[in-house]
Amino acid sequence: GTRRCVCPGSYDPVTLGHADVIRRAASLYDEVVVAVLHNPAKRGTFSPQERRDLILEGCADLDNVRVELFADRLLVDVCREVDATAIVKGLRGGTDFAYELPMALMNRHLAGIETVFLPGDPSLEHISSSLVKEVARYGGDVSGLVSDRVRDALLAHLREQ
Ligand code: COD
Repeated sequence: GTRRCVCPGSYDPVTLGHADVIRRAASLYDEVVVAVLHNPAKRGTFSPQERRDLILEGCADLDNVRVELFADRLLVDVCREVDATAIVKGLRGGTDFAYELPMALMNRHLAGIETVFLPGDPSLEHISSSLVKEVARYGGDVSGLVSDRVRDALLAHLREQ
């Protein structure tokens, strides 16, 4: 059968760190579903549709990747719905691991689904959506952290405020 994984996240907005994990997941699985989910701990900047469009633009060359939006849903229910055999996540060192481990164990408890962790590329380890937004907000250069398209979207967003 088709081996399908889910790459979940807030993707607010997608960074080059996310894109690297999605790309590597696409080389390991037949199909990747990038699931844009709501993280209750975070206030959103971009709309779900904007997040999806920016992810799609970054992986337009990958024909086994699709992006789907899910609101107010458990990740395990998303996995059941798309018939995924694994959750794939990137790890940026010890802090990410401490945050991700309980979620991985909870998702296994709830649905028996395994989480596969890919070590983050060391050259992209400092990149997070929240830091990128902070750098952009105070006028810093976010080239090399996000795609040109995401950088432009961030600047447009800041001008609107
Ligand atoms: N290098 C490597 N990996 C990276 C990098 C980088 N530079 N940047 C981000 N990543 C990885 C993160 O480690 C994460 O695994 C993934 O990319 C997504 O990151 P974010 O920040 O966009 O997403 P989060 O952490 O806000 O996503 C949290 C979820 C939305 C997945 C979580 O809240 C969730 O599952 N929500 C659904 C409700 C649910 O099921 N709750 C119970 C969970 S047990």
